[in-house]
Amino acid sequence: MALDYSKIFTRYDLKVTSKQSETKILVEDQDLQEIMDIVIRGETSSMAGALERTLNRKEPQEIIYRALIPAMEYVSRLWDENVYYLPQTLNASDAMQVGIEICEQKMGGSMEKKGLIITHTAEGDIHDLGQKIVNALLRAQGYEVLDLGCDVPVEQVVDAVKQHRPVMLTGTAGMSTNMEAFRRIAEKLSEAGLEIPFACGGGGGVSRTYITSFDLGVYGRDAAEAPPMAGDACSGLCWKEIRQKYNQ
Ligand code: B12
Repeated sequence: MALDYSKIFTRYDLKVTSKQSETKILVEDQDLQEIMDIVIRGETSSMAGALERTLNRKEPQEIIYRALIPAMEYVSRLWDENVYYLPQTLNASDAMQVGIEICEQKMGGSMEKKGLIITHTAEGDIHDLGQKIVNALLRAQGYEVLDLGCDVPVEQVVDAVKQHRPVMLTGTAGMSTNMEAFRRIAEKLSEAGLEIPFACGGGGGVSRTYITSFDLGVYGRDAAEAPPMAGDACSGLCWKEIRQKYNQ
């Protein structure tokens, strides 16, 4: 007799009940709603199939902006309301991560590389979904991206900039306690005479006021700002001019 392993291996403590993840209708579009539900319920294994169907009808950017990001905003609300705890939130972010990767592959990117951008998530911080979206959008616009990953020590970021000389550096942080790493990186880069724009964004306490309180810092509210900022850096605008343009 064939055993049904799916029931044996189900972690019922982590399983999101339909009541917990009741999303009502968040968007009218059924395809996008399906992707949102997959993120909200953390059903990572269903993501590839659902996206395969949806990517025949929709652009990857639309899926990121109208399904993946709003779904994570909804998860954030469930977290804030103590409906979701770490396991459910982690499952949701895993599902979103798979979604971003598939959309990124679909977006491709032009053959001609426009310039090198180094991206990272702050020392001590593993909230890297924003960084992954930044990577995907930059690559789709033809920028070469060196992804240093998450929880990257300050010294490692500075060394990477010294070694690879990118046109721009980006930083993402989810926790206010970690964003101080951005200031330390900026100070070390200035000391070394590497005055490149350092575009920083994220949740928690990462704010325009904080990021523009130190030299090189340019605040990014939305990942979609990363490609035009990179474009300006490639055109020769310095960090002060880029800050003035985006952080007025
Ligand atoms: C998902 C999540 C997690 C996941 C992270 C998974 C992952 N791979 O990222 C998991 C479950 C692992 C997690 C763990 C923890 N988390 Co958490 N988490 C969240 C949650 C619910 C959503 C964050 C998220 O991914 N948002 C979606 C992404 C897309 O948004 P984003 O990163 O901000 O990026 C957007 C913009 O900021 C911008 N952007 C970002 N970077 C850049 C860069 C550039 C250049 C530009 C232009 C734009 C840009 O573009 C993006 C949109 O387009 C938030 C709640 C919230 N309200 O934010 C808490 C939250 C961030 N977590 C929090 C905490 C406290 C923790 C834990 C300490 C919990 C614990 N007790 O263990 C751990 C810490 C782990 C660590 N050391 O980092 C707190 C932080 C509080 C604070 N103010 O410091 C929050 C705010 C929840 C809360 N209200 O308490 N978490």
